[in-house]
Amino acid sequence: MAEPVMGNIPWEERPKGSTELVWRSARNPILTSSAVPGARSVFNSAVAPFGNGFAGVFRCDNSAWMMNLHRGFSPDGVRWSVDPQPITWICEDEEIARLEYRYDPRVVWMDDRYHITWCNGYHGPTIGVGYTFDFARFYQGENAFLPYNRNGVLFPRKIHGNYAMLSRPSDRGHTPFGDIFYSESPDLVHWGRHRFVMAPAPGWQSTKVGPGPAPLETDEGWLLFYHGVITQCNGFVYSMGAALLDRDEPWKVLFRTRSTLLTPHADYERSGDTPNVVFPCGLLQEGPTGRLAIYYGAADTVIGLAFAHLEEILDFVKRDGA
Ligand code: BMA
Repeated sequence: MAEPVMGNIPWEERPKGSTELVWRSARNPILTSSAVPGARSVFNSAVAPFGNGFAGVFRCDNSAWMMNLHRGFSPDGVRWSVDPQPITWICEDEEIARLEYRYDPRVVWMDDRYHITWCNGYHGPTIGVGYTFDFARFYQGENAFLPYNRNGVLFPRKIHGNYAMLSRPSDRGHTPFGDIFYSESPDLVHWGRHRFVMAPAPGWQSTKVGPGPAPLETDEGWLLFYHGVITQCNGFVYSMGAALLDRDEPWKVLFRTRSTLLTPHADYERSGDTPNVVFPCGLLQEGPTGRLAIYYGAADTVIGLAFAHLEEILDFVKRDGA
């Protein structure tokens, strides 16, 4: 299949008087569970250009609090219709296909298909790997790693001739630690060449960090939006920052923000099933204009959309992270 061409990126100008580098959509939250029959929450989800519009893989938790992935479509990236039925995966090995739970998907176009990674329950969380050509049939492959791991995020092209992935080794629970690592694979089955990328750092990212949407290639390196967590009296607070990774050796961090680019502030980010969470999983880029649209889960309950300019973010990452 040919690389999809994006129509109009969802976009709103920065509100007058605002100096924010990342600003929220006035239509937030753009998706709530009321739009998906049977879902009690819809959040941490990933999107991509598809056909004349957009498609996505959505995390829907149902009324039994079971976590699963659903496909969705949108003409404009803002109004979504999400399939009430979870995705059925075509998989050669029924042991791997067996559902424990699936959540926090990422989607990236590479070669001739949309690659999908997610947190996959297999005797503990690990990284599920699959693909689709058409958002009609979905294929599941081998889990990338042994448990326990979360936030597996593929790069949009091969590096050193291999598929490349960022991930965050974890534990079975609400992991109180977390560094980002880099791994390579010749075939999306066997993973190795593991390299350390980055650890927590003071302030908003002092408990753990994890990769967000697929890194964006720029002339200056890979731009990675990531989440960082601080532990407060009432629990974790999840914010978003960004890092610039070396283009050829992406485990080398050139810069990373000391400050947040997005931190829970709006009511729908501060209150919900898990208060105080912004968790980016989706990113659209309009190449010529540098416009970015970032999709993030808010308070583990709804989906928010935010906007930014690529050049401004790159400048800030270099300035703030110097
Ligand atoms: C992480 C994952 C995410 C969730 C976040 C905040 O460990 O479970 O799905 O958004 O915690 O609860």
